[in-house]
Amino acid sequence: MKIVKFFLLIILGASTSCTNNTVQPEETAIELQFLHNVNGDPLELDNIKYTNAVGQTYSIKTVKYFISRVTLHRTDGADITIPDIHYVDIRDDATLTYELSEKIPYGSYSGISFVYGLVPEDNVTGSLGLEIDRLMEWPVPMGGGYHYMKLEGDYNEAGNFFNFHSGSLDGVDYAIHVDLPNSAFDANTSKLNVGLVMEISNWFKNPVDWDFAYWGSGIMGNADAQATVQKNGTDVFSVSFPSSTL
Ligand SMILES: [Cu+2]
Repeated sequence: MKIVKFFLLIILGASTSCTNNTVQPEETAIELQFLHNVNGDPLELDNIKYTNAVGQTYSIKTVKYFISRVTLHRTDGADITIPDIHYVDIRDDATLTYELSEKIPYGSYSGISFVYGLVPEDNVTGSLGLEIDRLMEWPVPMGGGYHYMKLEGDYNEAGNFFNFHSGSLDGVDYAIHVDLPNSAFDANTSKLNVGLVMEISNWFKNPVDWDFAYWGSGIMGNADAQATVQKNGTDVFSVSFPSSTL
């Protein structure tokens, strides 16, 4: 009997120490937070208070878009691409934070990149569910798939609207591959918060000063406009690392 107890103790002791020694995988969860500024200050919706590079005043009333293929670039050269597609609507708080579906290993990272919009293989009519279809579908006669973005507002006066909509037109891909400047970080905590800041005024300049009157209220069928939006969009995003939690 004593011997049995002795062995039981050993077994219990072994299993306890086993539990204590379980090494937590050294991985970091990444939570994205989506922020929207105009000229460096938080966007104030529905107010014709902003001025573009050609002197037109404008408001913003809709900001909807997709972020996909977030890629974390390791300094050792290995890239980790997360296959998620995330939909953001500035008027829906639940969409303004998003935790990537996969964690990344601890280590040193040289930067973050992502796709603004959808790459062709992700951009398939009907593939994102009925609700997203209703909100973001791109007309099949224009090539199908989804809008990358709906940015809408008025310019000069109320009711004088512009629909700054982008997407793949007639099978031509205009998704924006964004390399975030100054986005190097070390993954050494259980969670890292990453702020993605959209500077909305940058959609309307560099390299092309956007003239609402010239382009008109709708640009979806205009390949030149889609190519211009793509070019202007490369410097729209910046990153901030607000805090990380152990
Ligand atoms: Cu549209």
